[in-house]
Amino acid sequence: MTNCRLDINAGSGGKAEEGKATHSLSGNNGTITTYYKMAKLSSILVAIVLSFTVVSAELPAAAPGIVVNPDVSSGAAGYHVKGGAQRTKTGLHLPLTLNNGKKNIFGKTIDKLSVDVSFDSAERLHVKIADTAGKQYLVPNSPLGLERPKISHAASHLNYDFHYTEKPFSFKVVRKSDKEVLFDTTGQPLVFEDQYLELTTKVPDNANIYGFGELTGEYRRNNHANVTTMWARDVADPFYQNQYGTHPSYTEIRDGKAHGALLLNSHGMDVFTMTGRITYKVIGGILDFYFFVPEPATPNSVVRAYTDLVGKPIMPAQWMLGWHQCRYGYHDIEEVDTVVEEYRKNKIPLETMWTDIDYMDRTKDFTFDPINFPISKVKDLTSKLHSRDQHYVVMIDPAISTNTSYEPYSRGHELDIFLKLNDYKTELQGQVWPGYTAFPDWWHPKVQEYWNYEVTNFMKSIQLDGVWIDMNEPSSFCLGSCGTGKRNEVPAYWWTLPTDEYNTLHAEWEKNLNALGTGVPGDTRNLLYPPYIINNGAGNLSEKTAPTTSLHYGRIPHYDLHNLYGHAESHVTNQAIQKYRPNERVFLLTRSQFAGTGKNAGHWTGDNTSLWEYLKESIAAILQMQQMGIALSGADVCGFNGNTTMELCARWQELGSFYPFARNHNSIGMISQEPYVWPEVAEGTRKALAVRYAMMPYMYTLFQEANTVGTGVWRPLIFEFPNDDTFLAEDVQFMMGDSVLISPIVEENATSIHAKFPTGVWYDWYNGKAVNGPTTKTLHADLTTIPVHVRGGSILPLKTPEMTITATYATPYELLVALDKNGKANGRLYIDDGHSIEQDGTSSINFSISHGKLTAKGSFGYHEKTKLEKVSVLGGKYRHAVVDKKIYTLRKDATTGAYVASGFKIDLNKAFTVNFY
Ligand code: MIG
Repeated sequence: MTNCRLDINAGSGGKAEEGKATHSLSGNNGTITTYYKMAKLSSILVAIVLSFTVVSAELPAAAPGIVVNPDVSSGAAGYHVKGGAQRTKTGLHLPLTLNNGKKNIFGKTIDKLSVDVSFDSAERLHVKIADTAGKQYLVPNSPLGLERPKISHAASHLNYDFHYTEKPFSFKVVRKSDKEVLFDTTGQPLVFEDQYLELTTKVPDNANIYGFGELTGEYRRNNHANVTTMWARDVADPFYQNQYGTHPSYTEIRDGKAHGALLLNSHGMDVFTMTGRITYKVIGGILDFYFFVPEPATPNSVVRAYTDLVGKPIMPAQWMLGWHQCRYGYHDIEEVDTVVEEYRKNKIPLETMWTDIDYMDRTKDFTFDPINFPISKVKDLTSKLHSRDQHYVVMIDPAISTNTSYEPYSRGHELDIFLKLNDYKTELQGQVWPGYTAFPDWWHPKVQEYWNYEVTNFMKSIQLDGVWIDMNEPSSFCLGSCGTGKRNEVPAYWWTLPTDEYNTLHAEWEKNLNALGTGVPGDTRNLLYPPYIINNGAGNLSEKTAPTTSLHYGRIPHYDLHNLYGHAESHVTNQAIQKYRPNERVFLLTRSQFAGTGKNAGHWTGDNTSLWEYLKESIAAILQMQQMGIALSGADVCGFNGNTTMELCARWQELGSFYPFARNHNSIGMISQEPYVWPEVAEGTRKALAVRYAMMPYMYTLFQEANTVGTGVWRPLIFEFPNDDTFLAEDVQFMMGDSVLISPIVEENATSIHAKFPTGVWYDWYNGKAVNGPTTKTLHADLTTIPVHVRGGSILPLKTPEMTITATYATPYELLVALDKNGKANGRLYIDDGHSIEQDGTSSINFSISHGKLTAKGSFGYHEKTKLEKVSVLGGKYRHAVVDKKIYTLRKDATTGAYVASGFKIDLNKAFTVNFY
């Protein structure tokens, strides 16, 4: 068998063109034709990912990228149950043997398989199809992969049935309550080879599939995105191509009911969401499926069930929910300081100031540029920020300069924790910002010790509040290895080279990589050019990253765990940060992610572009992360690449003010885009952030719910109203929690949005006017306004917005009671100290109102000093309130339209009642 590779130029200077590449696999594999169609503009975006130069910002065409063989492998041999099913404590064991038929389709067929079915719980089914010999790679059962729950007995009550057919082997997952077949491999090939797994499930023709990320595109899968490729990649958010993170899971909504599935596998894969089917094509590992069948079958329950398995989103400190400002290209500490002061002058809340790699001495981690960012001045800035209850975060890249005089390298080398070439001796040398670099191997038993030392000392040195980890796909500027022994040279960045020089260099890298061999000793797989070529937008799997043949601790090829690199770094870095300030909640933001990363870090969507399309798409991207258990997520506000415009930045600041993680970030060489640059943007930002900060107790409560239950801080409308088909593909309007509807303006020159309202009463946040849903309504929104509605039936805990989160939290509490048409509402408030991991006590207060009687009950473990001093009622006829036997007359607030009771100080450390009449 010959292995072929597809040379796609994307990334190599942005010279990709539309075209067709034919490549054949000879021998018994037949011929496979591979098409690729790379829109020119998308390749420009690919090229600017690493470049300093300003490239005109244009949107990539809405092309599906490269479509590699979406067909199923018809005629594949398949398997049958042989030796009989065995009952096990947790479920069922089925030994499978290969049938006669087509073999070795894209690798070596494995003859004996074991299917282990575990009835984990009423709602979770685990179907593990593995090679009986146990040679295939599994996602590690550790925090560096995914710690699996220990299941000792099958659950006694199940929401689902598992059906299987013996010959050929196939299986179905059926929901018991309505006999709906949720997953069905009947009649579809099952291929299990060392480097190729294929499995198909039938789904309805126009299935509503959400998930399979990380993907830039609409929230609901559509025909533009019929292949989702999972291979972590440093690329500037091209539509419909593989990018920084991978999440092989989805939720499907069918007739108002939801279920979900995760394929726990860290290998490269293509997932085809085609008419009537989902087909997985995976280049290694096993078929390790988890199905989520909650009852009631709501989408939010699927998210809960999924995060029960992969981990709940990290609990942020309150300050992390304030506004963040960053950019790539702040020239010196004075400029950073000026930004802080400008925010202050312009009375725009700034909670956290950031610095990108600019602070480093020749872009080496854990150093400071002695001229532009001398450590003494950086320290001065952090002390100033801290004295004003503000915070400071900087970037740390995983790649470590190999410069001979650089101590973090020597220490790592001493501990032997760097990723190796396939001789398992020579350190891999890649290239990142500081020149040639080594890559920490997060699976090495001593890497935690190494990283603890480097990270904690660094953080201590400037009293740093949080860490931002980038380039952890991992990104490297060569094709695999950059060669060896060139430790102290600082090579040019490839994109600054003339084309022919770059081509020569690339050919050299390719030669070096090939010279190392296509595999690793003791492993027969071709790791460099695997027979099945996934739709990696960068072309070769080793392009701009570590070689697939490099070796991690225990001789695990990078090929097997590439998609886990940033995920594992997030865990190790989170642990290190906890060493620095034990018991303080960790602020960590990662670019690359995998299933479960949210328990260690937040995520920003990477290098978007200052274009209206990216403003709009950021909503889908964030909704996707919420579903995947990464609650603390956001996009670069006003756009990273390209120059923003005043209008775009205004609308973006207003939407970004509601991002779970809210940060303005810009690339180097672009015009300044801090909100105070334009008066209109400043005004829009102040107005929108006033809403965010007012809602902080509500938002914080949502984060606590995310951290304990798993449900998103942002939710697609269809997740809250699964029976209303009008919302199946809605990804501009969205919900924050279950009580707030945001209807942003995401179109240029638009001053209104044709908004859809779900069933119920919806009150305009600004003037209290009610809209009765279901209906549609044109909402007018001048340049400084983002439409926000409160759902009738909810009670929101609020504060008075101030310039910092600390100041905001020092103000009294308020309740906004938005009544439904029956005069009822309820809500919740979670209180703790706002920043510690361990709490002496926490409070969870449930508010509800019915027939004018507002009650607050719950647990009161936290000693809350601020009082409840105001209750505003929307949609009620009440004019009086009785608090502690005293009568208060409600006044109508001319602006908000609410009837307001105030003048009291209600203790939030015990249950209470307020009667309205
Ligand atoms: O390729 O550190 O996504 O946020 O500003 C550039 C510089 C490397 C990519 C990150 C971006 C960051 C930039 N980094």
